[in-house]
Amino acid sequence: MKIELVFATNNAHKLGEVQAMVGDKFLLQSLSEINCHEDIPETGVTFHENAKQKTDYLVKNYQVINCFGDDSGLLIDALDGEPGVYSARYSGSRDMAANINLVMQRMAGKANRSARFKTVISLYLNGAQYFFEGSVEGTIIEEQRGTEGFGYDPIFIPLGATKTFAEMSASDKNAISHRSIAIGKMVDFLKDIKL
Ligand code: ITT
Repeated sequence: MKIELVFATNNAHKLGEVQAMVGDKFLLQSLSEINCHEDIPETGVTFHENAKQKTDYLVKNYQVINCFGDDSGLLIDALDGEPGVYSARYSGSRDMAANINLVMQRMAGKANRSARFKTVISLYLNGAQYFFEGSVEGTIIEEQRGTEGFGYDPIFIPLGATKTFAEMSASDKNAISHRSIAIGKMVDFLKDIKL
């Protein structure tokens, strides 16, 4: 039997990535499938708080029992961890071209280009809450490369690679990404759970 979980995301790219990662043992329900069409508030100052907020919202307002949500972002050392939890709206809006431009502007002339993507997942299962984390180290480049993926993928080269995430196929990104590490931990945990 498939494990049914609501995935608390409005990001269609993320949903596609995660469905590919969890495989066909899981049936992921999107927010629109449970008739949730609003923007779930993300007002925390940590990834944990925001991931928790997304799932708490569904449990409280939609009586969902089994669900998960992730909060992710890019942390750049030379920018003291920015954009961090503000990754989705770094420039003040969700416009990714503007967000990337702001990062590139603030990174101009910086010698230290090291950064990481981080994901924190909050999972609710029959009333109990669990967290899973994943991160991937890498470098911010000076130009944008590639058209795959989403978000800051065109300016991030993971450690040991020569391509940006946006130049990789979905399966190559998914093999090493922050989100796939965190999702892998959750899938491993769910392996032995009877729902
Ligand atoms: P939901 O909250 O609805 O899931 P979101 O796009 O707001 O979707 P997050 O809050 O988790 O997602 O992530 C914040 C931003 O971080 C996201 O909009 C991207 O710009 C960036 N980001 C997250 N994961 C990424 C990835 O795998 N590749 C590139 N950028 C990513």
